[in-house]
Order: sequence, then structure tokens, then C-alpha cells
Amino acid sequence: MAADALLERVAALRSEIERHNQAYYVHDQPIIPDAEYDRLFRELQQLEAEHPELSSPDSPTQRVGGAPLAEFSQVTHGVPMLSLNNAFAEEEVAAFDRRCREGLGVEVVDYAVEPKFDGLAITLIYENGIFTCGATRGDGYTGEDVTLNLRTVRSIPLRLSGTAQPEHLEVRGEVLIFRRDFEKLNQQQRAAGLKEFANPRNAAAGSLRQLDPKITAQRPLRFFAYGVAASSAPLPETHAALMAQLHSRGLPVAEEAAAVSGLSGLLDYYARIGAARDSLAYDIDGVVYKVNRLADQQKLGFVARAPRFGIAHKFPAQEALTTVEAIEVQVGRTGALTPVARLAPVFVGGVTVTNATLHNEDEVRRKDVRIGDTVSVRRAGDVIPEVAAVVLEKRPGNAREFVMPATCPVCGSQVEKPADEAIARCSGGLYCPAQRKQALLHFASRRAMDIEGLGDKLVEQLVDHDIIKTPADIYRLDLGKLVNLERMAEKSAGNILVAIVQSKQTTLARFVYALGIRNVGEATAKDLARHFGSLDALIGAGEADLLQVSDVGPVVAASIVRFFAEPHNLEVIAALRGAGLAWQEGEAAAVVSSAVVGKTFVLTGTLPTLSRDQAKDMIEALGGKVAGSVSGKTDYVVAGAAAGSKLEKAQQLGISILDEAQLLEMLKT
Ligand code: 9MJ
Repeated sequence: MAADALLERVAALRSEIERHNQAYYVHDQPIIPDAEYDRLFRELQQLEAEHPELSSPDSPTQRVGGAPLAEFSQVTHGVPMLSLNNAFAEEEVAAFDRRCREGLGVEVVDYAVEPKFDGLAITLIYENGIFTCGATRGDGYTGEDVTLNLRTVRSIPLRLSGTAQPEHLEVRGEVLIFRRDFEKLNQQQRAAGLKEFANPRNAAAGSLRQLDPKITAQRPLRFFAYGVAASSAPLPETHAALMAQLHSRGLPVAEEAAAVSGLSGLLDYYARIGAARDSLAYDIDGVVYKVNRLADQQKLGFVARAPRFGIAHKFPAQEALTTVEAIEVQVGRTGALTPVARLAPVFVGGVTVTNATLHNEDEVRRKDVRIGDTVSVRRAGDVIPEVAAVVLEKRPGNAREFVMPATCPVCGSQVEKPADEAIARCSGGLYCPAQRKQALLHFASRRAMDIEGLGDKLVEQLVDHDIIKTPADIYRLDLGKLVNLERMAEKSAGNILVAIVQSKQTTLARFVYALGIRNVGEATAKDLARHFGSLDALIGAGEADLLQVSDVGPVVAASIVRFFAEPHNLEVIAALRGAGLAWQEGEAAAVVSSAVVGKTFVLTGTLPTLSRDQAKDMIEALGGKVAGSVSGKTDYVVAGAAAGSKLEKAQQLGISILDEAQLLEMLKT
């Protein structure tokens, strides 16, 4: 490349990359996909590597610089980094507003209001628009020089945008981690066998105080500006205008910031942000009110160590310390066993919390929560409270470890936990009261036993009134038991009873599917029925036998064996057979030979005579498979009227397309 062209390209790449940083971090509106950004970045890196004479400290490639530090040096803040006073109750806010009104001699004060970021306060110094120094708050007067770490934070511009830059500008703001990035970071920590962070704030603090900037560079830190401590250029008239100016210079500011008037404006804002709190991308612990006119701020001045012109109105804490009195196990609808910490009652996030989920056994081990421990409990909005971390220093000598029970605390069936899964489950699917409603609904569903009318509401009532405990009880229902239920006319009760009787004549495949064995869906149930021919052969099958069935792998085989090993389940099956459920049994099916064996079909559009379920049943009965979407694995697409994108895709992929007549013809051969 000619020297001029090279210079031009490097400059273009630098400004292009900074533009995308801005779009992404400051305006929250990425313009190009991440991959394209990475490509530009790599191109710039390569040009700079080939031409070291072009390197420049404000190039976006220079965010991660040199070697780790031995320690941070101290920085004395030119203007102290004071914190705001806190208000918790409305009266305290009213008192603040009164002081402002009296201090300024006005009836109504105009305020700038903004979220209170729950991160770490920092200060950034820009000289002629170039980022030169960044420091933590420390004790407010002296902090630590974390410039190298802050250079790695992509939402902090290394060079401010716009033309006229003040010679000296000192920006104040907060470094934090977005909640979704925090979840990802903890997943990575977990995968690497490292300790997880208790919350985004701790993660941000730990990341900012790394002596090796390369580590900080891997952490998803963000920055938001909320003030200016010093500027060599004149400032705008109001705080709101000042924030807009920082934004135009490329610094991220809170989108939720607003301007309001008087006490009612403050309290409305508090309520509005409080309601939106859980949907924000980051944690906040309150809102901040500042007198909007900067001249008025000056006039009000400071008391002790805090400005008089502003106050932080805090939300109720979302984390609090308490003790674990017991760890019990709850059984969910699907049989999942969840350890739950029973806590000494504690007030968190505006409510009293007495339980917190521990998710699963691995989580209990990872967090090392023991009975008797002091823990910090976290609650975010409507989310179930969880144990965030253990305070190890407070662990009593007699703290006890949690042991997952070997049998279900609800029904006594064996608990199963496949080695590669985190969740332990009750294996008494057909019998366990905790799983009853779910099991019954599945049993009666259309593609299982197909009992029309036995839906949510009815199952709910039948179980709650103790009329039905297991699917076998369905076949003991009579008119007398049904008509006493809410909203159950004699006619519909009659219809349901007819549907129940009709369901007795079924197929082995439907019956196996209806049992609700974990990992056994409709297709597997069909394969099992075809392979074993009879229920007893299936019940007696060992894992090795099951692995012979097409598409049955070790996980499915293990869950089938466990299901039939549970005596409670066998009792229910015996009762169902006793109730007269019947299906055609036979020898293990000989390998069927038909034109559709092993072929994958996709159905689309409306066929002239067959319903979609009918076509599916026919194809599957003859050994074909029916898939939901068209892919390279599709052999045939059966298209009816108003077929849409699936047909188009099939045409693109050159897949054979059949109409109903051709399908029927094929099924015959
Ligand atoms: C936070 N933490 O969000 C201030 N803050 O202003 C906001 N903190 C502050 N303003 C003066 N939004 C001192 C501290």
C-alpha cells in the first residue's frame, strides 16, 4: 500500500471502530454485526503490527497495554469525590426538597433525576479530549490510579468526539457490569472451575482492581457518566444539559435520566424507576435527585462531606444477611427435586423472606451452603429469592452439610440423578402426588390416551378433591363423582365418561407414550412398541435390549429402566390393565418393509382429505418419520393447499415434493 493510502486506511479504521464502540456502548444501537467489528479490528491490528511507526496511544487497539502492575499508585483527587446523602423514607425526601426551596428562595425547584447505579465510582481526566488518567474513589480524597484498566473499558472513549475540547475535563461516573453480562461471566468462571461472583457489583469491583489489565480487558465492564468535577471550558446552565453535552462527546449517560419539578416530580420518578427496576440492564440501588441549575448547585454548597444540592433516594435493599435453619427438598410438577433453604425471616427488597431456592445439589456444593450458615439472600423483583453467598467467617462449628435424600420426600419413590445431569428427580412419575396433575394431563392428552374433555380445569378439581390420584383412578370415575364438581353439567360429564371408555381401546405406542417416562416422546414410544411388541417385553427389557431400538441411546434406555424399576409405577400399570385397557399385542415386529421405512417427511399446507395427524400416523405406522421443518435430512415434503415457506425451502433444496395422492400411493407400495 502507498504511504498515503496506508495512513488514510489506518485513520479510517480507527475512527470507524470508535464509531462502532460508540454506537454499541453509548447509543446502545450497534450498526454492524460483532463479526464485522472483529474483522475491522483485526485489520487495524495487522496494519499497526506491520507498521509500528503508525502506532498511537489513542488507537482502539491500544486499550490493553503493557505489563501487570506491582501495585496501583495513589492519585489525589483535585476535587474530592464526595458521596451523596441517602434518603429512605418520603419524609426525608420532603425535607431535602424543603431545604433546597429555602436555600434558593423559590416555590418550586427543578431537578435532574437519574438512576443510582450500583457500581463503583470513578473519575476520568481528559486533556484536550484525550483520556489521560482514571482513578477509583478511594476515601474520597485519594484513590487508586486504574488508568490502564479503564483503558480496556470500551464504553470509555480514549478520545472524545467533537471538535472543540476543553484543555482539562474531569468526568465522574460509575463502572458496572450489565446483568446479562454478569450471568455470562459467572458461567465462564464456573466452566473454568473458578469462584463465581456474588453479584454484578462485586464482579465489577474485582475486575477493576486487577493489577493485570489483560484480565480486566476480558471482563464486561461498562461506564456511565453522571457528573463533571472540573472543566476548563464554561459549563452549560443545567445538569441535564451537561449530561447531554457529555453524551455528545461520546460518553455514555443514563437513558432513564429526566428533568422534573418539585417534590411530587421526585416521588413520581422514584415510583416509575422502581417499577422498571427489574427490566433495566443493570442493577440500581435507588435514584438520585440533583438540583438542575448548576448555579443553584453552587449556591447550596456542601454540608460536612456531602453536597446539599443532591440526595440518593434508596430502594429497599435486595440483599440481606440471615441464617439457614434447614435445607429441605421440594418436588416440582415434573418430579424435579429442588433444595430450598429455610431461613430465619429477613426483610429483603420490601418483603419478608423465609425461603430461598438453592436450585440443585451441585449448586449447594458450589456455594458450599450448610445448615447453620449465615448467608446473603438476594431478591430481585418477582424472582424467587436465592442464596447469593455464604459468609464463611460466620460459620458455626456445628454447621451441617446437605444430603440429597435417596427417596422422594413426597411419595417415597426412588430418587434418580443421571450422572450428567444437575437435577435429581423422583422416579414415581405415575404415583407421586407432586407430579399428579402433570402426569394426568399428559396421560389424557390427545396424542396419548386421547380422553377429550379431561383438561386442566377438570384435572385440577379432580386432584384437589382427592377423587383421582393416579391415571388408573380415571377409569373408576362415574357420573356421581363428576356432577358434583364445579361447572360440570350432566351432559358434559356423560361425554367425558364416554371418552374415557373409548380410550380403553388403544395402541401399545399410545399407552407407552401416555406413561410419561422421562425422555420417551411419541416417536420413541412408537419405536419401542414396534420393537418389543408387548408391554411385558418392554417392562422386562434391560438397558442392552433397549439400546437395540433405533434412536434409543444410553440416556433414554436408563430412564426407561428406572421407570419400570419403581414398584409404585408398576402398581399403577397393573391397575390400568385391571381397568380394562387393551391394545393389540404381538410378537416383536418383524422389520417392516415399505417404501417409507427410514424416510423423513415434512407435512405442509392442508391436504384434501387427510388431517395432518392422520397423515402422520399413517407414515409412522409404516416406519417413516415426520419432522417439523425442512432440512437436508428431509426426503419428502408432502404439500397441500396454501403450503408456505416449507414448500419454498424444499424447492430450493431440490427435495421431492408429493401431493396427497402420491403419498397414499407410496404408502401402499
Ligand atoms: C450514581 N451512583 O448513580 C451520583 N450516582 O453525584 C449518580 N452518583 C453522584 N450521581 C454526586 N447518578 C456524587 C455522586
